[in-house]
Amino acid sequence: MRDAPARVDAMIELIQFPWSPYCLVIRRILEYAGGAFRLVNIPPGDRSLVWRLTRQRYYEVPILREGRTVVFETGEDSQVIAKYIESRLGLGLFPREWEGIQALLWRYFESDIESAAFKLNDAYYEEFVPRAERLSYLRHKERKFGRGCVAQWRQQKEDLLAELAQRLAPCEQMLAHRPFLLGDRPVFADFDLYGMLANFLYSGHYRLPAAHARLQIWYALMASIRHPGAAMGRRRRSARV
Ligand SMILES: N[C@@H](CCC(=O)N[C@@H](CS)C(=O)NCC(=O)O)C(=O)O
Repeated sequence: MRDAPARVDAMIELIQFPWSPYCLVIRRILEYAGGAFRLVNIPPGDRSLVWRLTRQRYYEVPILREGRTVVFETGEDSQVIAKYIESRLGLGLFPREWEGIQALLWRYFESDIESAAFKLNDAYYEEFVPRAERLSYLRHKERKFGRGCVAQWRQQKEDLLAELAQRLAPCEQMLAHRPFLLGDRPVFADFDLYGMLANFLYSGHYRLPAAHARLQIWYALMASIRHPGAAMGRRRRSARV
């Protein structure tokens, strides 16, 4: 959903948590585009900025602001933010020939891949969630996934890693014939998978499965690739909490 027309000169702001898989997707797309944007990190336990900007219609992250325009998701897999960026910057993220296929892929990535990835990362939440936020972070997780869930994820680490590797096997197969999931250029599905895996790797305790050599090459490419039309040297980021 979005409000009000964009002011042409306004800088895009991404309101986020740095480790969130969905935020990592959007951040990477903005980096890929090469224009200036600003990161605004909010405390996970205080959604008041998101609530205010969306006029009490949304409390999740990410959301995007560009001038008076505020963009946020309307459903589980609406991809409103990525489509808004596409409409503004024309990055070729949603080619018509892959409509439907991409939706299947992002549903798989945001369920089967994400559910293993975030548990493995959250097992180390004390290392990346600011001290003052840890209690509310743990409480939020335990209310959503059950008491003791984070401790369980820690114990189940090896099983979760094996599950993740197995669920990534189709991606490895897709990359046998092309550099990106669907062709010679990255599309939204590539960025979406990238975000889920960047969340998995966020704590610094893991590596991508050794068995998936092509996925490792793809990931390194996805972490640094710029759109051919990206404005070189114009990219600037700043963060505030
Ligand atoms: N479908 C949404 C999901 C966003 C989402 O689940 N964000 C999480 C953070 S990773 C969140 O804010 N959850 C609500 C909460 O923690 O209260 C999207 O693609 O952006």
